[in-house]
Amino acid sequence: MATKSYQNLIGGRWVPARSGKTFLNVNPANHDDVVGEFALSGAEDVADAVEAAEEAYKTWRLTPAPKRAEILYRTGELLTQRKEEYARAMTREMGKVLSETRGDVQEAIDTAFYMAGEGRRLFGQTTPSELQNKFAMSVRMPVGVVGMIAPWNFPMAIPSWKLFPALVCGNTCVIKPAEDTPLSTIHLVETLIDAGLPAGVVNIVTGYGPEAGAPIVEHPGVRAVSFTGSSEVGRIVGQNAAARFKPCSLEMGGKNAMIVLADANLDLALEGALWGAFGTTGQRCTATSRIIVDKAVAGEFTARLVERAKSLRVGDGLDEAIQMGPQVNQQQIETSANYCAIAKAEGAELLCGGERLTGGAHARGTFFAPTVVGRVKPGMRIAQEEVFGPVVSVIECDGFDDAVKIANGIQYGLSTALYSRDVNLAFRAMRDLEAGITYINAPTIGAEVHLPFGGVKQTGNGHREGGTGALDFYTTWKSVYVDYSDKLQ
Ligand code: TXE
Repeated sequence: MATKSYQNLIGGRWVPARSGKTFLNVNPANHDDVVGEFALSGAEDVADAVEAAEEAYKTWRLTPAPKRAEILYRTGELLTQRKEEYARAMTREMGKVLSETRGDVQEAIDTAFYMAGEGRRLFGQTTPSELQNKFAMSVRMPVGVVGMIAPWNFPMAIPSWKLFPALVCGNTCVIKPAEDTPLSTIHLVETLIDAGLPAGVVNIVTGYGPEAGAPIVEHPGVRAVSFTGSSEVGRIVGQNAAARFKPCSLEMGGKNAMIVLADANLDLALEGALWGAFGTTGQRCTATSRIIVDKAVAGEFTARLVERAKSLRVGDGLDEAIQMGPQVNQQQIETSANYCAIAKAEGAELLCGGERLTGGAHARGTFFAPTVVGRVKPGMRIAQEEVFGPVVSVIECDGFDDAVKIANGIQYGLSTALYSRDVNLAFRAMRDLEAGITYINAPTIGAEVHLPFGGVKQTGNGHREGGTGALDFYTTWKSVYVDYSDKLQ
């Protein structure tokens, strides 16, 4: 079958990169199935995209917000019709199983409907003035052209978290999807166009980070930057944006803890641990990567976890019977293998997994065995650094206070979970765990679009996606005074 070619979207036209160069994407489950050929963009393509976005901004900012919202609403309806098609394409492009890619598309649908609602709100404030016959208010204004740089692990949900609030607020956008997953962003934006989005309001440049991502941050026409990805790249993006005084939202890694206390419902905690650690093949910023379990139940819990991890069906995510797909690429699988080696060298014990799966149906894909690491101490690198693969550490603790101390003893602060039947401890956990998200008796994963999403400490720089927090990033406040006294006061 001929390889399908996809191009950049600039000013409403699908165009090749100016260099004419392209790159190929393959299905990580087998590497024979070529997902597509994409434009390998550079700074000149970004400049074209920004120019188109600046032009479109002149009219988009004046389009009434409820009209902008109608396009989002239609996008939600169209995505609902296309959900299965896009979910299958996403499984081919990044590997996660169909039930999860359906969830990824659903997240974009939910965000479309939620942000469509904001088109009839976008509330400002009226305030009293110090003077008579003077009216004071503050209103939300769009920022202008917003640059967006996305990761591969939620290839439709994360772009929708960025695009939809930006659009309803009246901004225009230049988005660079991750090089592993450009197709899902193209599908998302195609749907916006079919729903009536005018030319140039969203522009896509595909390609690699230093060549196509960095110029977005550096371009003077880009007024704000929204980034999700690794802490390493986030630091570069954040510094480049700061050097240009640009607002920049950074959403980065996690090392998320699930605490299991002695009184927990262990069956529930076990399901939560499996789903949290191995969902999306562990490649979530909210993945459960540390299970901090009370020593009174650690033996039983760990034995059952290992048994269940060993029995997970790993394979091609397009097969409905499969529970865990491949890792997205070779680099990710090497990272998982390296961390297993580091953990062993530090004195931890690989209780199951720890290696790449290479035989039979796994021969051509980047599959890693579900891995449970035991005898982990809080200071070990395996307990401190993000793996972003199906590798979970079990750390024993001595009661609630010890568990919270261990949970907080990392540089990240994204998601946390507590399993306990003690309501007092549940409320203390909500208060004391240093994280943007705390679940009680539920795993560390599973954001809802109307709630703020983001972390503390080195997970991010304080902005939130989802909820009304997203509107704060994509608008700027303007204070407006109207003096209706018609005289000097
Ligand atoms: O992320 P990168 P990758 C973490 C996770 C994973 C690691 C690597 O730990 O192992 O990141 O994944 C673009 N200027 N997360 O390689 O490299 C890049 O093209 C501007 C956590 O995918 O950070 C892509 O579009 N942009 C995360 C985006 O940045 C640059 C989800 C992210 O790429 C750039 C994914 C540059 N100099 C990975 N270099 C989460 N928190 O969910 C790269 N990019």
